[in-house]
Amino acid sequence: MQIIAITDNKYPITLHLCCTMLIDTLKSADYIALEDQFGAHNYHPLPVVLDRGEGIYVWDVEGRRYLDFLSAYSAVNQGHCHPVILDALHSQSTRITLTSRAFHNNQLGPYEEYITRYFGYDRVLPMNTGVEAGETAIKLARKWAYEVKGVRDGAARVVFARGNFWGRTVAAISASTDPESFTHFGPYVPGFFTVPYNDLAALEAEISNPDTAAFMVEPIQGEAGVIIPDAGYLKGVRELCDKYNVLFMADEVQTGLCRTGRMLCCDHEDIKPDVLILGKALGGGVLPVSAVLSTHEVMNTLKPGQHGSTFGGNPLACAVAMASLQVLKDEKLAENAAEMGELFRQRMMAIQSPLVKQVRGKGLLNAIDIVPYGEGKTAWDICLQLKEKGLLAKQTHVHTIRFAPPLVITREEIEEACDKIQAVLENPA
Ligand code: IF1
Repeated sequence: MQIIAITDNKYPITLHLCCTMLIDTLKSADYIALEDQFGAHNYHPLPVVLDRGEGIYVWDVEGRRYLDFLSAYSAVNQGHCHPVILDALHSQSTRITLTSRAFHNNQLGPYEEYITRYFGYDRVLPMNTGVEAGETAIKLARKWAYEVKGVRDGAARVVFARGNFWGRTVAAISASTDPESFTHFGPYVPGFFTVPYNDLAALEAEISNPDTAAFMVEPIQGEAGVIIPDAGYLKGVRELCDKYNVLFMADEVQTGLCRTGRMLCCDHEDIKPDVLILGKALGGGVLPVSAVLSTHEVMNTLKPGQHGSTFGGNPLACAVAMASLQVLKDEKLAENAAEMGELFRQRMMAIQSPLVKQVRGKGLLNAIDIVPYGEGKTAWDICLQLKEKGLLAKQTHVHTIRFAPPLVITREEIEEACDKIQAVLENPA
């Protein structure tokens, strides 16, 4: 359906009014058609059009309610439209929202003190998206390698785990081992190397190279399909990075902020990375907010004018991030994620279905590998059936469904969700 608004240029407002009025009458198919006609086709979303969210629930334009079991890939850990976070957003938005870093503002300093004390680091560099934080971490690591470790200029090596995913920029896809991510986007950023995930011997062989600046790794690989390393892996990474004077950079954009049942996924092994990368739920599901935290030694390699961002550290983001972090602690969301995650996995492992190949996860970051069934039906088909049952989840790498609800979910709501998942898996269409 094409929308052609007849408007007189004298009153452009009428076009807006016209569209607004029209929007109220559009149906899901109309919205999808607009995206199909006017948007880039860089996604293949489930056929659902959402227009409201509250807590763990979202509603589509026809008013149907769904349990959100994706949480915008762990960016909505506190639940949709959390009142405390919205209050911080609203009150700051009426004062000042963006100053740039050309001037100081009265939210940045308090935020920097708050978040560095919150996680126990010396300094923070505020950015916006997770991938910007990853890029920032790599620039810091290279600068530190040249100016502190003494690596020859231009020779710094940054190591990643195979199966990594940390965003869509040219640097991020240069580190990727997934052809979907990097094909036809070359030439790639040099100085990046990969080792198998969860393999300490391979890691030591690589980072023993004296030109190594850093090892950047997810404590659990999210996009790869919730890949959990052996117990002791992270501790081993910490020890090897100490041994070879290599920065251990933990990408906790997806696993951090209570998602896996601890404030940080690294906390499960009581280890502390040299560089901590945060994003997603740091913005409380209302704004893109990311951050890199580290030591004086690493952070002080950056001098004025050597890195930055138009929006990084803006007063609105600072106010929202402080509220987002406070909610995690006040509502004990790590504890809830741990308890509800245990219940979820117990229910999933009790499902009697030949489609279930494996259930795995930590806290409320879980995944089920689905065996193809019928005439080539896969996890996508299960997600479509879950949608019809009122639960939204998304497959990754064809055969895996990730289940990651907001961390505010209650026992009753977990049971409600598991009933829906069990019904589909035990009687797939
Ligand atoms: C999309 C995936 C998840 C991340 C980790 C950094 C970033 C991400 C561990 C970059 C972002 C997002 C990207 C988003 C969907 C989602 C995703 F499916 F793409 F891979 F979560 F698994 N580190 N992940 O997971 O953060 O720049 O996006 O803020 O591209 O559709 P970002």
